[in-house]
Amino acid sequence: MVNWTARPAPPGGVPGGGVPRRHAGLWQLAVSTLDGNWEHDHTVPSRTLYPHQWSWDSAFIAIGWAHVRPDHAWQELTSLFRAQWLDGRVPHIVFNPVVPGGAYFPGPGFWASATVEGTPRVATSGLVQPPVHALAAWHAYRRAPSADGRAALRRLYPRLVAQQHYLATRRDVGGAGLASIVHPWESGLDNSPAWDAPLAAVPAEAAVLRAYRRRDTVHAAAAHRPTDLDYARYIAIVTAYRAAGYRDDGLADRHPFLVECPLFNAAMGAAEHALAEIAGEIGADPGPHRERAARITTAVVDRLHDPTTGTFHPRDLRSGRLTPARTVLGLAPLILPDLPARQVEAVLVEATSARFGLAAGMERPLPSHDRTAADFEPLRYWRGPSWMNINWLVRHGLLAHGQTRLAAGLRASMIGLAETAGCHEYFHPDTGAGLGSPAFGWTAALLLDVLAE
Ligand code: 2M8
Repeated sequence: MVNWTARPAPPGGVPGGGVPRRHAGLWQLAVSTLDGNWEHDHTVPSRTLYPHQWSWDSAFIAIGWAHVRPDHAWQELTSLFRAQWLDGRVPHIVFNPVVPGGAYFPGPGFWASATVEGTPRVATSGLVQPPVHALAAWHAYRRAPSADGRAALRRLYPRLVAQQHYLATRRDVGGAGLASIVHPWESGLDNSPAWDAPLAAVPAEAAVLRAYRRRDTVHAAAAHRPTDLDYARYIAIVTAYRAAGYRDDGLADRHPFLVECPLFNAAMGAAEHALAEIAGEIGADPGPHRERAARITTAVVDRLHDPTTGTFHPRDLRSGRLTPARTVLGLAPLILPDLPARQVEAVLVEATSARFGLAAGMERPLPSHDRTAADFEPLRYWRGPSWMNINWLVRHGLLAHGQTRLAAGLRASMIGLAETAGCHEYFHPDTGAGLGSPAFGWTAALLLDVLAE
């Protein structure tokens, strides 16, 4: 049984009883950031860079809303799952029809979801993101238990189950019980060095981009974002998937990017644990979820753990090999409460090494990539900077394995980061300077969550 902490939501944006007075300003900043990004039935990650609804952002954001406006938490998840495709996939972007098509690239016209059967009325992308939604729904509920919350869980449950079913069946390209991602965007860690090896095999030239205009570099420094060559490959991979109507049959024979990601699959396993809890709460049978969770954990260990490095690595299905980079993705399986002790130990060795610097007293949170690596880039997006959502996940993994001192160290460093730079999208891993969007949804939401504990 997972020991998630329960805490009733404090009313109307006022810090709860457990939040010390010295954090009242931070709490208000987080609430006003979320309020500023709220958009009728969802929260945009950022008004400038990401003016639509993103899948795993909404999950993290719902956890934050549960502390201050629980109805928003349920609306957030409900609006996202309203855009679920008939095959069960939850699209990684749900486009807001009132936002001009050119505000984000690639926009709704590029994805052309309306031309595909079984898609919702609203325009969406055709990719997915890490399935952290069941976990988020359960966390949100435990923080604000209510009859309305239970009714929302009841409505969400079959959709969450369908999301898992899609991933466990159509995306099990390797046939070993894990889901494959078909694009780096599906990992959520878009330009992580973890994808360098599989991406290098994707034919694309920066010239591909001439037909399009990137919008991200209008709002953020180009040196802090993926490169043009990265984008050319991102576009080439979507184009291949789109040309096949976003179908998943035959992916092994035709698709240029197929990877089993440790974070994505750990999220899929953690989702089954959360679904077991949700099932228990709404009178459904938790048994099948527990069984599936155990199978996923076994497959994550068998397929993605490298006893030589001690950490987890993505498996590239094209080459059959584990990708060599030691990124923060390798620590993510800690969120599996049934991860065997041997792997927990090995991951803790990795996390507490100079590569990531986890400690009971740590100045800055975990970086997204190995600090000692030659390709560590402290300013460039997922190639070094610290991100609140990954730190939040690892912290919960630490708690699930009884590592309370390390979890406390991580929590203090996360709060310190927000004290230094506010609710930025990501942060310089050494100085803590804010990078990317200055008013970012999941940073605000997860800040509320750690402040409330
Ligand atoms: C980033 O990804 C999008 C593409 O999905 C982008 O760069 O335009 C990532 O950080 C991703 O994890 C996140 O969900 C998204 C919105 O915050 O932005």
